[in-house]
Amino acid sequence: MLVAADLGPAMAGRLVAGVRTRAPRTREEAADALVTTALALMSTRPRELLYSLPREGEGGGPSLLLFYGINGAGKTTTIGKLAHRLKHEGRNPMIVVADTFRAAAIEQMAAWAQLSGVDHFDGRTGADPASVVFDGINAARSRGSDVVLVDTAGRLQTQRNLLEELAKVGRVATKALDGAAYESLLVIDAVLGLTSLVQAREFSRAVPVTGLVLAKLDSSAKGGAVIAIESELGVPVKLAGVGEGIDDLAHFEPQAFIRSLFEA
Ligand SMILES: Nc1nc2c(ncn2[C@@H]2O[C@H](COP(=O)(O)OP(=O)(O)OP(=O)(O)O)[C@@H](O)[C@H]2O)c(=O)[nH]1
Ligand SMILES: [Mg+2]
Repeated sequence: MLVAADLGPAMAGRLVAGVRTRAPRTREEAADALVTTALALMSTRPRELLYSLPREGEGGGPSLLLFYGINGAGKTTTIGKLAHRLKHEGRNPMIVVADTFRAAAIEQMAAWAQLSGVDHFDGRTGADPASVVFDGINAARSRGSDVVLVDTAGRLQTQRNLLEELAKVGRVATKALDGAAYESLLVIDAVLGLTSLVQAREFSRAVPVTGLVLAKLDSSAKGGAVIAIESELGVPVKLAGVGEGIDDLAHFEPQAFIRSLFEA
């Protein structure tokens, strides 16, 4: 069941070995042992997004969340949902559309922004995404936005030049934020199974990943690969996508998630 839930044979083997050492006598005890074993391998870092923590230092410019991942993973949809949630929480979010590559990307993100009445800053198609992010952060400052969500173009983990482009976006963001820390979020498509472990590995070589978004958890895929990813990268899943609608964004609950892996 663990292999079928996309944990991969290596991680499944480690978990089963962990359960055995706890010598459970009933199915319930085995389930508890599995949760304990898996939790011990997952990230111990906070699962809250950084914007909810107080900003250090003076000036207190906007918090930034940068989203990236492979094509179609669910970046734009996640940003649309999160912007809506932030607005609901009384924040003043702004979306920066740094996907200057795909046709209609700006329109797609703008449609989400309009749905929840959130401000957006768009790059021109073909513009350098890093300069769009720089200008976008400055626009957020002058408009008094407190959280900036950056949408980037989808890219494969094998596209070296596009990974370098992403690294540049990160460097420019650091500069525009006067060195303040920001969230660098890799969006993972649960449907893709264990291949996302390879993606996560390659993306993390190019940019410092601070968190994961697990999209499409409402599909039949269980998303178990994130256990291997958390274990290897040490970064936590901070958000889960559970549908295509504006409210379909959930907090990631590791215990419930682990139990769902061995539910039929
Ligand atoms: N069922 C389900 N579908 C989702 C979820 N998140 C995104 N999708 C769908 O996945 C598809 C791709 O989503 P996008 O948000 O456009 O993905 P993207 O990563 O921005 O794609 P590119 O910009 O083309 O790289 C869309 O049809 C979304 O509706 C989710 O949590 N559940
Ligand atoms: Mg997109």
